[in-house]
Amino acid sequence: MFKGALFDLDGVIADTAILHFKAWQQLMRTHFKIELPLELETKTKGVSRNDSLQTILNFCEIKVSSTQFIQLAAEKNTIYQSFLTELTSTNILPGITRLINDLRVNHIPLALASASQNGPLILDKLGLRHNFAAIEDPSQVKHGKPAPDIFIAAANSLGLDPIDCVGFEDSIAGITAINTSGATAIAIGNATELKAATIVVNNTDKLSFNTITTAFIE
Ligand code: B16
Ligand code: MG
Repeated sequence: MFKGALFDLDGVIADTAILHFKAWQQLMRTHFKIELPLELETKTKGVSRNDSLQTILNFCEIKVSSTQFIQLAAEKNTIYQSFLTELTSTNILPGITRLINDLRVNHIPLALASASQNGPLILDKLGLRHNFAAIEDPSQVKHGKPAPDIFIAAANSLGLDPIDCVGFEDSIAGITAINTSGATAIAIGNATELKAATIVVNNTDKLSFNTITTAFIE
């Protein structure tokens, strides 16, 4: 039986993943009159703010000064946070509240392993923060996803080895990070895209405690 549950946030707990991409689209439209294609959403999912901006600039073949880079990243966050003002518990993805309750009933501690520096703010708005025994600060880990650092740190904060944990993710970078950490990867999304996970469900509603227990044994 697994002993800890490590959660990604955007796209797993809340329907905020698309808001990140909408914020990037608005930023690039305003500054460079560029319409970002949807393929960049997959490439920036789970990836830190600065790494996402670098990916987007590389894709668009745009070079900026380091000062402008910092300004663009800050402006993206302002746009993103403006989208978060209306966030409430209604934005919790289907089945997640039930899953969290089941984990707690079974005495499985929860840790947040999100790349987002807005994680604590979002958990507060969703009314879920009290369920988490640990919330990792992504700015304090050396390497962002796809490196395993944040999942290792999250497991360790629970006093556990990642090998005894399951990790939930919706991004390719995040699944790579979980697998490298030694935890069991449970993916939510496209089965082909996320095939490196132990199991993939197409919707958070399918994340039952039994399914996760089976995945851990596999
Ligand atoms: P922020 P997750 C990630 O969150 C998002 O998937 C990714 O799109 C975003 O760039 C990253 O957080 C950083 O977010 O700008 O709020 O610090 O999926 O790891 O929960
Ligand atoms: Mg995510």
